Amino acid sequence: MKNFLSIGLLAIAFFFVSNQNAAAQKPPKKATLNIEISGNCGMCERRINNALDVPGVMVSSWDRYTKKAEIVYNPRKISEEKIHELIAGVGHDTNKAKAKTEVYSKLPGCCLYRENNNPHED
Ligand SMILES: [Cu+2]
Repeated sequence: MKNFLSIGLLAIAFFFVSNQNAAAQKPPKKATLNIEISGNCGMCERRINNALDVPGVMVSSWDRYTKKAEIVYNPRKISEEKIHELIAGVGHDTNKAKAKTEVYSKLPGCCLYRENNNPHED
C-alpha cells in the first residue's frame, strides 16, 4: 500500500514536470522577423508580398530603399526557414536564402538586383 502511494505521487510529480516542459517549449503565437531581402522596385515589393500571402504570415512590409523587411508571423504555423524559402522561391535573395539562378533570371529586367548577372556563375 505504501509502495502504491509513492508510485502514485511520483506519477503526479512527473505529470506536473512534463506539463511544465510542454508549456515552455510551445512557441508564441506571434513573432516579428527582421530580415533583408534583395530587390529594386514596386514590382519586387508586390512579388515579395504575394509570396508571403500564406497562412501564418500576418504582416509583411519590405522597404525597397533599405532592403529591410519586417514580417509578423505565427511560429506555430510557419517557420522562419519557410519564410526565407518562400521569398527565395520567387527570385529574391534574403540574408539566409539564395534564389535559384533559373528563377532569378526570369525576373523582369527592372527587378534584376545582382551586380554580376553572369548566368555561368552561381
Ligand atoms: Cu522589381
